[in-house]
Amino acid sequence: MSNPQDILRAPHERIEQIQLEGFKKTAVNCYENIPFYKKSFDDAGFNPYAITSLADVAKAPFVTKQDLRDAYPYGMFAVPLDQVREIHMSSGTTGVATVGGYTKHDLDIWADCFARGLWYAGCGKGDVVQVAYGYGLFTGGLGAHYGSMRSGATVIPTSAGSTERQIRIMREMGTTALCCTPSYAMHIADTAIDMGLDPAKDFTLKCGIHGAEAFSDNLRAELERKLDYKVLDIYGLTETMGPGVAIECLEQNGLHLAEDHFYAEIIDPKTGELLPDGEWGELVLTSIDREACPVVRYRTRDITRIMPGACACGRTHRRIDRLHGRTDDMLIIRGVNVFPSQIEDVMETFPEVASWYRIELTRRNGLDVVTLKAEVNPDYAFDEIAAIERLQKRMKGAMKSALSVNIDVKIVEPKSIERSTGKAKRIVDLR
Ligand code: DLL
Repeated sequence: MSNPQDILRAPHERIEQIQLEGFKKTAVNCYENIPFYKKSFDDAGFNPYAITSLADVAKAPFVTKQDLRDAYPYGMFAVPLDQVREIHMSSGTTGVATVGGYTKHDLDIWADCFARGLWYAGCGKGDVVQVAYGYGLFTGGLGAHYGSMRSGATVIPTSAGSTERQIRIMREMGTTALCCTPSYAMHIADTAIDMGLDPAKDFTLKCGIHGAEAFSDNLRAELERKLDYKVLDIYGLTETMGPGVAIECLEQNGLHLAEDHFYAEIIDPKTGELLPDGEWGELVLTSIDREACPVVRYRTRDITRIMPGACACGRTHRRIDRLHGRTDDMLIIRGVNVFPSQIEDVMETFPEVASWYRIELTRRNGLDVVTLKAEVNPDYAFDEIAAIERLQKRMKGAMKSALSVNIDVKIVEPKSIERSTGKAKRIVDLR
C-alpha cells in the first residue's frame, strides 16, 4: 500500500489531474442527484458534461450558505440516506443550521485530512492526542478524533470543558498533542498556571492543532511560550467537511490546502470575479471527491489569499494565508469597513494589554458606538487610574490613525472577560 503522505509531495500537475477528474465527477454527481444544482447549472448555462479543464470551474455558478440552509435538512444530499454514516451541523445560532452528511468514504478522507496536521507536526504512532474540541454536532471533536486515530496516535477524547480535569489528564497521561480552539488552549494554560503549575515544564506537549477561529500571531507566540510546543493553525468548515481543509506545517507560513480533496479559488467578494494568487479575497471551495454532500463553488465568506511560491517544507499543495476573518464579521463603523482582526493588530502594538479582548457594539444618540474591551496584562498595574486612562487614550488615538475610525477603549482587569471552551466570542452586538 502506498504511503498516504506521498500525495503531499506529488508534482502539482499530478494534483491538478486529480482535481480535474474529481471536478468532472463532482459536477455531474451534483447535477444528476441534487435538484438545487440541476436548476442552478441550467440557469447559468453551465454544462457539467462539457468540462475539459480546471478553468471551467470558474464557469459554474456559486452556492451560498443560504442555499444550503434553504435545502435543510436533506436537500443537498447526493446519495440515499442509507449510505450516510454520520451527520454534523453548524450551530445555527444565526439562522437555520446547515447540514453535512458523510459516507464511509467521506469519513475516510476527513480522517486523512486531519491526520496531516499531526504528521506535519511530526506526531503519529506513540503520541498521545488529547481532543478538547467539543464532540457532537460541531465537527471539531470527531474530526480531530478520526484524524488522530488515522495518524496512528493514541487518542484521549476529553471533549471541551472541565478544564482542571483536562490539565490533570494532560500531566498524568503524558499528552503530546492538544487539539482545541486557540482560545481554549490559552484558558487551559492560564488555568494550569493558576493551579501553581508551570505548563512549559509540567506538560509534555509537542504540538497544538488549533483552529475553528481566527487568532493572532501574538496569541500564538504567547501560547508557544506558556506551553513550550508548536502551534499549527487548522482551517475547515461544516459546509465542506470540517477541520482539515487546510493546515499549517512546521514552517508556520500559510496553511497547506488539502488540494487532492478540494479545489480553491479566491474571488472579489463584491463582484464575484476571480482574483490572482497573492491577492486577498473570499475563499471559494469545490469538493473533489466528497460523496454525500459535494459542493461546487461554495462561497465560504472567509477572507484569505493563495500564497504564491513554494513552501520551504517541500510539500507541493498550495497554501492559503492565515484567515483575516469573515466577510460577515466586518464592521461598518460610520461608513468605514473594519475587520475585528485589524483592531486586534493595533491592540497588539500595546504590550500593556493581554490578548483577551471583546468588541462591543452599542447605540448612543442614534449612532453606532464601538468599544474595545481589552484585558490589562497581569504584569501591569491596574490600580493606577491615571496610567490606565492615559493608556486608553493612546490606544484610541492609535486606532484612529491606523483605521480612521473612532473606537472607544476600555481597559479591564485580567481574567474579567468570559472564557469559552470552544470558539471565543469576540464581538458582542448590544444594539
Ligand atoms: O469551525 C471547523 C473546525 C473545527 C475548524 C476545528 C478547525 C478546527 P464551523 O463551526 O462550521 O466549522 O465554522 C467554520 O470557522 O468558515 C471560519 O470562519 C472559522 N474558522 C475555522 N477555522 C479557522 C481558522 C469549524 N483556522 C468557520 N482560522 C469558518 C480562522 C477559522 N477562522
